[in-house]
Amino acid sequence: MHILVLNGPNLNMLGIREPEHYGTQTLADLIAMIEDEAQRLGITVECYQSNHEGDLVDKIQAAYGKADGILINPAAYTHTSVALLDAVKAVQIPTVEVHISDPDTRDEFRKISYIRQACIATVKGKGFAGYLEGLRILADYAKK
Ligand code: CA2
Repeated sequence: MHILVLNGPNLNMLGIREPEHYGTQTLADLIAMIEDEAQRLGITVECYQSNHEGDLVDKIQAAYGKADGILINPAAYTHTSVALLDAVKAVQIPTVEVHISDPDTRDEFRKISYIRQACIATVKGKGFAGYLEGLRILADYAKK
């Protein structure tokens, strides 16, 4: 089983600023945690971060026929991107939306998630542990 893990804009800045929302650990720390959990679950992962919407769309399209699941933190594109929603709908790969913070308890504009309607689950407000929960959700879903 193979999972594509996508991180959107500014998540390469993790650990550098805004620790009150995103903690003090870095993207490299997050990827190491995901890879450890993947090994424990006996699955493979590819982790990819981009600040560019089209790159993320390309990555989702390239997963067609290759990945069994997508775990995505679209970051700010959560609240703006019909393109990411359409890409997930197009490839029909089971997808879990993950957020480090809980966007529903923050600014009004963060309460909208376009991608959510194409996702099998959303995990939010659990810090980096939310990514590990998302991986487990996808692994269990693929077994059914
Ligand atoms: O809580 C999340 O995971 C978010 O997806 C993070 C996005 C935000 O736009 C969403 O509403 C919720 C922002 C990611 C920016 O990450 C930074 C990390 C360190 C310093 C500055 C920004």
